[in-house]
Amino acid sequence: MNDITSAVESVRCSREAKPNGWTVAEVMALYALPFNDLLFRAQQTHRQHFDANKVQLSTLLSIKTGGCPEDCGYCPQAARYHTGVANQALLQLAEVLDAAKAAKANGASRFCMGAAWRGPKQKDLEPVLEMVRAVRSLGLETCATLGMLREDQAEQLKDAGLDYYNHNLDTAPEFYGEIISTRGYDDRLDTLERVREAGLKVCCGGIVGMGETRAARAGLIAQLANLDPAPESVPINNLVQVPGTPLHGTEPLDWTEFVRTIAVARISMPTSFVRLSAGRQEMPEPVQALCFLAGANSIFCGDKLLTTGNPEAQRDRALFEKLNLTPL
Ligand code: SAM
Ligand code: DTB
Ligand code: SF4
Repeated sequence: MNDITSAVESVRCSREAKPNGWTVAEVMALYALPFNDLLFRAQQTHRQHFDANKVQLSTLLSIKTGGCPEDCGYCPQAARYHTGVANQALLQLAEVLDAAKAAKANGASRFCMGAAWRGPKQKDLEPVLEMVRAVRSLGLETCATLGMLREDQAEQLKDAGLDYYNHNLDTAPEFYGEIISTRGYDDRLDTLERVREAGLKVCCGGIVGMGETRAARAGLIAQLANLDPAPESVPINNLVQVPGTPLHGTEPLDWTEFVRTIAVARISMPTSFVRLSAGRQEMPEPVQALCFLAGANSIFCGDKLLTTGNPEAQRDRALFEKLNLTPL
């Protein structure tokens, strides 16, 4: 079986693809287009559904940092890797509110709270529900990423006013086992199903630049596009290599391949917000500009992602001015 056929098979095995859904072979065919043709097509798709000069801004806050029991090979917060990230217990409500007010003042429309958990315990969830209520009352959209959820936990978050839940598939099913062993692909799909069932909007994407093949990148995009409905928000992260994590030292992805991934996500998920996510600090401005041309219409703004750096607000403002982009 060649690479593409086996990737197609694994999409089918992992969950029944919906009829007329994207096959990995079709996504691979997009990747194989001449760069200019691919970007032109992505920009055409983009303009059918969005204002091409508007970009949605989300700000992240790590509300509970480090000491995570999981073994995600990319992650500086896994307790088992020695990355120098200091553990920090759940933040106080007032600290979260201050950060949310600052994010709003900086132009963010959505505030995303991240916790280094395998999943929340009930005693952890209650203070997070408070945070959701308080952040929402500031007039911000709310998003949380807390790991795996049980059905009742997704419902409690929905009742507290949570708008989005972020839970990434991270990569294609066939490459997943190389990166994470402490939870499976189906665990992730199950959490995503519970989030949908609870009536929350889904933020789901992945990471590229982890040493995966193009077929695995196509496999990730096909999985995301075949979620039914597709996620409202699709973060595409370029691996931030953190010393101490197993993936530190991986051959970086060529920038054209990152831009292609954005374009392919845009074409296969025409009405989703595609977020140019982690890795922007290391990305030259012309590459970011090409990502916007390829259909990215969302970013993380603010100096920090969860534990790693992100371009300063001033730098992003200057870039937006040069490209005549305005926040949504
Ligand atoms: N612990 C929760 C979980 O894993 O679901 C929520 C937080 S976790 C840090 C959220 C996402 O951040 C991961 O799924 C992964 O896609 C992304 N991420 C983590 N470390 C990263 C890195 N070094 N580079 C790029 N993305 C990363
Ligand atoms: C997502 O897809 N990327 C964000 C957010 N969802 C939670 C996280 C990026 C984390 C990058 C590494 C860090 O700062 O720790
Ligand atoms: Fe833990 Fe999430 Fe990091 Fe995995 S990505 S180690 S679950 S914080």
